[in-house]
Amino acid sequence: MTSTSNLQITNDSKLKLAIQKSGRLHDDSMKLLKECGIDVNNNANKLKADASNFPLELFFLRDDDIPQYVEDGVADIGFVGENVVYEKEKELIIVEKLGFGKCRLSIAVGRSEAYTDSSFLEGKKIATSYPVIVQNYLNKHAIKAEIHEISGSVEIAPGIGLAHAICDLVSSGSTLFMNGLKEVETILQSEAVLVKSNKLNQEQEKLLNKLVFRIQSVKKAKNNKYVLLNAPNKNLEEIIKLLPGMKSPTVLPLANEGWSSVHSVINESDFWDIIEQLQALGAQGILVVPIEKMII
Ligand code: PRT
Ligand code: ZN
Repeated sequence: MTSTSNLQITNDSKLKLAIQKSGRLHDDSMKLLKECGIDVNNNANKLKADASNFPLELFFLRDDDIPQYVEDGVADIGFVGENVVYEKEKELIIVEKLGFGKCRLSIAVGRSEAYTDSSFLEGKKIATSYPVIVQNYLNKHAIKAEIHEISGSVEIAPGIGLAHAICDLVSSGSTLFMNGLKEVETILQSEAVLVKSNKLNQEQEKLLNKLVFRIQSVKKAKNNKYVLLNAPNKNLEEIIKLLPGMKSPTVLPLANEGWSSVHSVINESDFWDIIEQLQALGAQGILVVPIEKMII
């Protein structure tokens, strides 16, 4: 029996987490666990692994199989793409977006096609590995089209005369471009999510809350930066207004008279905008430091 700070672990008070065995989500899934302070001895050839300092057991599976395993309760929770969750239509609950594996599921047609709107698809053949999501999209838009399900290399279907359009995952767009296709509709924005089964016991729900709390702290830290700068006292008030921080910024006098040191936290998305305004107000020696964890 292992023990963590305040938990006695039995089989029922352990969480079984399914992650992708290999592929685009594997490394980011393992990295996230590490950032959450969870140590796993990962041997890529194994089906299972235990965390040494958290009551967590890992299952390494194909991404497409994760929803089924979680619905069946073989795994209690999983890290998987939203695209797979919506395609499989299993009984799962999405608990938290994980901030990696970002992509979109899009419809694409030949570059020379005169596409104006989704009515183009009426009576056409669409090749995809996502027949459920595509059918739902067609139903929503009252379009009748034939779905041709294929499991890989969807992008070559129009070129070989198998379909008029495709629906596939896109991230940079270079696969579509290289195959003479253009993206015309985005059906779904997707990223990796944490899913849970609806059969967790109370102990497991508690553990899941602990894990989610850690994930949220890691995500917040990634979206924020710690800023230190020297501010001329004459503009201090305006500089402080730009840097609300978590409560309010820390302001310390500098040995150099007329100047203060200001420490605060700013959001990644406002970053450049704020830095430019700070410079305009005479801020100097601006240091920007990544934050490892952020607990508010
Ligand atoms: O073996 P297993 O079944 O587990 O893996 P897999 O081969 O089915 O999946 P994998 O590893 O390719 O992808 C796992 C998950 O990563 C997907 O379910 C998505 O949630 C996510 N993801 C993010 C992507 C992409 N980005 C992506 N670009 N999955 C696939 N692609 C492919 C896409 O299908 C197309 O072939 O990349 C190509 C397009 O990329 P761009 O950059 O050229 O646009
Ligand atoms: Zn797969």
